Amino acid sequence: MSDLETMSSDWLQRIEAAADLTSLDAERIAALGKQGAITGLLKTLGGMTPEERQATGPRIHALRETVTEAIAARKAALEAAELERKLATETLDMTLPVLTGEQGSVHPVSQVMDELAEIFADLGFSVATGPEIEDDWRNFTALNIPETHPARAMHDTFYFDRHDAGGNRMLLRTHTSPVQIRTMQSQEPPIRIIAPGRTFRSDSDATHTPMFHQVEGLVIDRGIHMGHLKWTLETFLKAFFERDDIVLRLRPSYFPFTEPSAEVDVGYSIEKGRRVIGGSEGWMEVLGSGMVHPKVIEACGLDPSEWQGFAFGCGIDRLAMLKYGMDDLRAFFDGDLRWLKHYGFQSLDVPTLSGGVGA
Ligand code: 2NL
Repeated sequence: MSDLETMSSDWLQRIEAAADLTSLDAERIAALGKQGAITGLLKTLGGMTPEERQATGPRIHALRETVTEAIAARKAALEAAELERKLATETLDMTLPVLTGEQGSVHPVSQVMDELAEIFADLGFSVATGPEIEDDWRNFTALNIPETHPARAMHDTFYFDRHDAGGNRMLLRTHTSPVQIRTMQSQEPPIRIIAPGRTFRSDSDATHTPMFHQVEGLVIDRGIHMGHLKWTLETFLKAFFERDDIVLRLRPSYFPFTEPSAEVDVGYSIEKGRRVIGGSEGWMEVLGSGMVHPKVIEACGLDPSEWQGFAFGCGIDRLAMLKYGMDDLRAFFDGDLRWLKHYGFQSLDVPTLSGGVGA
């Protein structure tokens, strides 16, 4: 046997003897690596005469080929054996109970927001949103609440030190009205929107949280009057509380941004010792509303002799409490999963209005 043949059978033996992938790789490096034996042989070709190279070259290349193939074959065999071993020894215990983390659910405020969007969509309203950090012009001035007006103090506003480019003071919006102001500034009437969202006032007790949720509605068109306002609110409340015996009472009131203004009470009755909406055993105030003040329409760049409208506003948290019988407002923001489990909704629950508002 020539030297090269001896070398070949030596390497094939060593490769076959490699017991695992690590020792196989060590053999590969010893044979074919930068400093490897076969690599060394290939280097000697450079120092040979053309005749020697012609005679030996093909045999050294064939040796390298044989060894490379043997390593690949051994590698495949070792990997297959490893897989067999794993399949034979590893098991998956399907009887173990699934480890679940705490599971959340849809918050009643989100649920009510979805219901509102659904009900008002049926009446041709779209949902408008805007920033929670506003300027005092959109939050107050455009709404006919001048600098000295007590309503500014009434709102217990959270102010920032910053002013915007126009010199207006920045604040956390105290209502979602600035969203409606933005809509009137940027869209041509007719406008039919609701603006649900977070609002902020520096107020905290059993019935007030510094952050709360409000929905406001706005209609701007030609020839709009209180009749449209009353019908819309009645239709909305019937759909929301899912009762036909909803009775409204409009009481004259005052808001700087509406004229005339009306507080809207809804009749309730006592069922199993609890107050429920519907009937007229007593009255509960649920909404504020009115005809948009001409000065507000004008501030937004519209001509009040052409365009009129109505607007309303109410607390979403309060709507949720009334509909789902929850009694402490603060629990809404505690993040207590036990409370959410009791009052929350599954993510596949959908707003109740599959049949439309019946208008
Ligand atoms: C309440 C009363 C109200 C409005 C909100 C409004 C918005 C624009 C123009 C005119 Cl842009 N009005 N919103 C009107 C009447 C009442 O809310 O008690 N909210 C909790």
